[in-house]
Amino acid sequence: MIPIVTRRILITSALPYANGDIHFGHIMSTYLPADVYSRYCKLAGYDALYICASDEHGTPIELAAQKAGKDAATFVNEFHDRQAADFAALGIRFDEYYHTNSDENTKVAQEFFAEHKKKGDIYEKEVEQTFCEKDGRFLPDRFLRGTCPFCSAEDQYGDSCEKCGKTYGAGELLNPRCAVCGGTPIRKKSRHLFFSLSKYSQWLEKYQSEQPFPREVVNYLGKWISEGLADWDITRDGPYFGIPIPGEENKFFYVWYDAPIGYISSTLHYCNAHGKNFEDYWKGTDAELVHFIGKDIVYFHFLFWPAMLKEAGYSLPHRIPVRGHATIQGEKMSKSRGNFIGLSEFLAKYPADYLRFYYNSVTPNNSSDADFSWEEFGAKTNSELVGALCNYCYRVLSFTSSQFEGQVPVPAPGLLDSKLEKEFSAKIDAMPSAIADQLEQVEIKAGLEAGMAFVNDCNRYFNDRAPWKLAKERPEEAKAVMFLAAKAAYAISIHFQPFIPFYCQKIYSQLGFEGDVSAVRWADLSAFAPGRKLAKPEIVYRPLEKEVLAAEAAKLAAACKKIIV
Ligand code: B3M
Ligand code: ZN
Repeated sequence: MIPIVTRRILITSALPYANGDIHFGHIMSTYLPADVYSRYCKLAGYDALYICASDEHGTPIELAAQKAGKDAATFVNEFHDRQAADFAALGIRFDEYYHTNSDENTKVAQEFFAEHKKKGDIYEKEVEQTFCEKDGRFLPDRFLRGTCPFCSAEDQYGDSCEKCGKTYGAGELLNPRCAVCGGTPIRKKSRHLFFSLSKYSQWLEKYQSEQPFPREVVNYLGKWISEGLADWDITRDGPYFGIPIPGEENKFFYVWYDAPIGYISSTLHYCNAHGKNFEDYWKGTDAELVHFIGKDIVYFHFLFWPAMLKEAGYSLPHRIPVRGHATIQGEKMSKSRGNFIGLSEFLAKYPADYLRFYYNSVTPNNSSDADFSWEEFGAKTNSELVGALCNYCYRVLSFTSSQFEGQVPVPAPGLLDSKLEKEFSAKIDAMPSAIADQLEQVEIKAGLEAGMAFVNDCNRYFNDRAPWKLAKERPEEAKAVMFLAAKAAYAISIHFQPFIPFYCQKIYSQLGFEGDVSAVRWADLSAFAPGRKLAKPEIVYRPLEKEVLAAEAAKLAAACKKIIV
């Protein structure tokens, strides 16, 4: 017997910092595409895990906790729980949403370090940094304010000027001030540990050229590599909310050293709880590692991380899908601009599937930005999701209910053999692979487009065959048509799950099935037999009203104006 080889796929999303709530930028760039891909992989029967965690270490988090009057561990746990609730509300179905501030992460990070040290990847160097004597801490660039040495703009960060765009070293900043206490910092030396990234330039170039990585990103990083990569300072002096470096006093790993290791330690946590072997996912030769990230963090994921993994004896990333920023009404989204839409606030008013449908249909499979506008959101929801898809299913269900007492008709022999029925039947059979061909390549927008092309076929067939007329004139034909039409609705309930899971579950139940639709395997339509009894049809989603959309757009515009003025 030939053994059935199951693909093993480990899917991750960038870990959100545990000092803020989840917003559109997060979901569009990483959680939503990863969730679609993960749901698809599971429906396809692959051994797929979707792993994430909150990113809980580092100075910004520590200081935010201080400001909130909480100890850092309590502070991050609170945000972790809020984030987990937001993800669940949007239908982001992680197998594990864990913590980087965990025993597992400490253990794996320290093991990585030991391995890196053994391989000769770590060396020491003395660095001079800005230090606030009053706060007793070194100040990272974001915690230093001063005058730009190039254009004299005031109140700039320690590493770059927002006015003239130039970058500089913290020592060059004029009139430096501590952003915490406002005092004047001094320069102070400290011994730091570096990861020798520079020696991996050639190896990285070769590895990247062999992977199905986005070319635009590889070309961009190629420039960095050819200019020579700098070694990486992985040390932070205490006080620091992070993982202690073994053998060092009062030194911790820089948050970006332990954050990606969070992908591994969270898998470890999951596997321990579920009797699985985490090495199957991280060290097995057949496991595919897929990291979904936003374009701001390509440097870490395409350069540092593969080098870290390789030297520690782990598998390397197979794919790294990269998305751009979320813009709102064409503008970069930010709190200071006033055009910020929080996820929980949005989901309190609108169904999660509306937003999922929207972003899945407008986000390109590259690092260009994706825009949210109320107008476009209204148009997509009303004409495509509700108008074409939901309306089709509702018409089929309610017609079956009123004409056939809620029972899927049994087509008479030979009646499925006519030209139109054969054509439509073939479309139903071809639809699963039309979507799957795209999702296999992580082409989510194209996958949804393939699905919507099928929905249009369904509407066309239903309108052309007009079963309400046939029922009067040729009732046997009407039965055959309604059998196929209902089978198409069943196919929709299974194969649209990656995009709009809540809706699919409801339609699956209205079609008279019990249990979780995600247990059905991709392309398996065999459970749909003529004669099955449907549940009561109900309208699941309604169009958004014009006035509501206009009011939202006006509210957003007013909020922006208020802040700009
Ligand atoms: N916590 C979030 C960001 O920079 C950062 C990602 C970590 S992924 C290992 O967008
Ligand atoms: Zn200070």
